[in-house]
Amino acid sequence: GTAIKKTLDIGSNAAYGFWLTLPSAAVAKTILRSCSTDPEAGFSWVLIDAEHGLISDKDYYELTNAIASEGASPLIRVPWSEEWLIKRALDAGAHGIVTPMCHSAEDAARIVRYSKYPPLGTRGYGPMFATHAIPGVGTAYDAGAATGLLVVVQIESKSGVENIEEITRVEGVDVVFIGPFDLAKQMGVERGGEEHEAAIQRILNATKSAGKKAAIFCTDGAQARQRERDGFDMVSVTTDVGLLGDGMKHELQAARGF
Ligand code: 3PY
Repeated sequence: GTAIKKTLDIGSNAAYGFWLTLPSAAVAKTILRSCSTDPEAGFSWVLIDAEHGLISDKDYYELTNAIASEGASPLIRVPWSEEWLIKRALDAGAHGIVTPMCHSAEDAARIVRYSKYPPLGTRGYGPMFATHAIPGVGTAYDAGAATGLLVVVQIESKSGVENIEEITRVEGVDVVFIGPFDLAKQMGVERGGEEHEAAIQRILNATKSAGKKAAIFCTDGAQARQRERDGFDMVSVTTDVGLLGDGMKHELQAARGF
């Protein structure tokens, strides 16, 4: 179980990950192998996006296993913080779940409950396939699942920011993950503007004060590097789909001599 959380404890560096929006184990493995399978140098986690991407729960098992086989931790962002959605993601071998739009401490406590077996929570029992994507965990899954699976709540709304101090104090919440795009839209402020950045800093500070891990979504490596300097523990560098488009555009422009 603790092996799962270790992916976030890699010395003084942030744990870097990326966003997978395509339902393709081949894409995930290609990216992980092209970088490095050493978590100190490569990616230590991959976010499987079932909220906005093209991924559905039919894809989970193959994706979690492919990602885990390359030494990275598969995290699934569920479409919404519903008990049955969280259960299916964990049962498919996710090393943790990420839930969109956590607005309050009540939301956070509910998400923790859905993610844990009794007596800590209400998660139904059926981990027949969950262990396949967790190398070496074997029958220790039940015990490890209580503490080893990451519970990641996304803060990306005005109320989420207003309630951040209480949210970070909820026991069982491991990581507070900022969604900068939704945060700007939900607050009705400009992304990258002063109010947006102030909200990000407030979330970061509250999270660190509570002794929890802080995470954020970025769109490129330079931004990710800056967020690591800001003190984020877990940083998403970019997305599969963003990378494909940008990479092709860059090469086509080079070919055309632009
Ligand atoms: C956001 O920025 O809103 C996210 O959730 C990451 O895509």
